[in-house]
Amino acid sequence: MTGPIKLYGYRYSVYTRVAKVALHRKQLAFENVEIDPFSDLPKHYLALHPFGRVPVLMHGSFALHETGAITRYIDRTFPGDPLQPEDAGALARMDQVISIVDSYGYVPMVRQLFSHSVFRPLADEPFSEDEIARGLEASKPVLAALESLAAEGLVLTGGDAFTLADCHLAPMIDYFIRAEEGRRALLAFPNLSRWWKDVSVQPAMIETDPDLSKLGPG
Ligand SMILES: N[C@@H](CCC(=O)N[C@@H](CS)C(=O)NCC(=O)O)C(=O)O
Repeated sequence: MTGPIKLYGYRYSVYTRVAKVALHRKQLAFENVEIDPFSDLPKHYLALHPFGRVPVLMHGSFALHETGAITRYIDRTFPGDPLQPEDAGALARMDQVISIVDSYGYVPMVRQLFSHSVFRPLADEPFSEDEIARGLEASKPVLAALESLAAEGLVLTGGDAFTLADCHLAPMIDYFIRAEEGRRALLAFPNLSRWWKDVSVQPAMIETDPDLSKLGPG
C-alpha cells in the first residue's frame, strides 16, 4: 500500500485523536478531513464506514475503519519508533488496555461523564446529572483495572516507553479529567496518575489537543 494519508475524523472525537496521536508519534503528515458523525452522513462516507463513526484512515486507495486496526496499521506500515512492544507479555498487556478502553471505558468515561458534565454544557446542549453519576460509577472499576496494569509495569509506564496503549488511553483520560469528578477520581490511582503526568506533556498529546474553547451555542 502506498500513497498519501488522509484521516476522516471529527475535531472533538476521542477516537479520532487516538489515531492522530499515533500518526504524530510516527511523524507522519496527513490530510485531515472533517466529518461530524453526529450529523447526517454523506453516502460516500458511509461507503467507507458502514457504521457511520469516525475515524477512517485512507492510505492511497486503502480505506480502514476501527481505531485499533488503524493504529496497528500505522505502526506496522511506517518507519519510526515502534509503538508495539516486542515482548509477548507486554504486547498482550497493550492489547488488553486497548480492549478495556473500548469495551468498558469509552462509554462511561467519555460518552457519559465527559459529554454530560463538560461537552454538552459548553455546547449548550441538554445534559443529565444521572448520566454523570452513572458514568462516574462505571468508570471506577475501569480505572482500578488500568491501575493494576500500570503498577505491574509492562505498559502505561510513562517516560519514553510510549505504546499503542498510551495512544488509546491518554485521549480518554484527558477528556475524563476535564470533568471535576473525573479529576478527583483519578487521584485515587497513584500509578495511573503518575503515568498521566508523564504522558499528558508529550508533544503528541499537546499538539492534538481538541480545542474546546470554540464550542458554544451554534
Ligand atoms: N469502534 C470504533 C468506535 C469509534 C467511535 O465510537 N467514534 C465516535 C466518536 S469518538 C463516533 O463516531 N460516534 C458517533 C456515534 O456514536 O454516532 C473505532 O474503534 O473506531
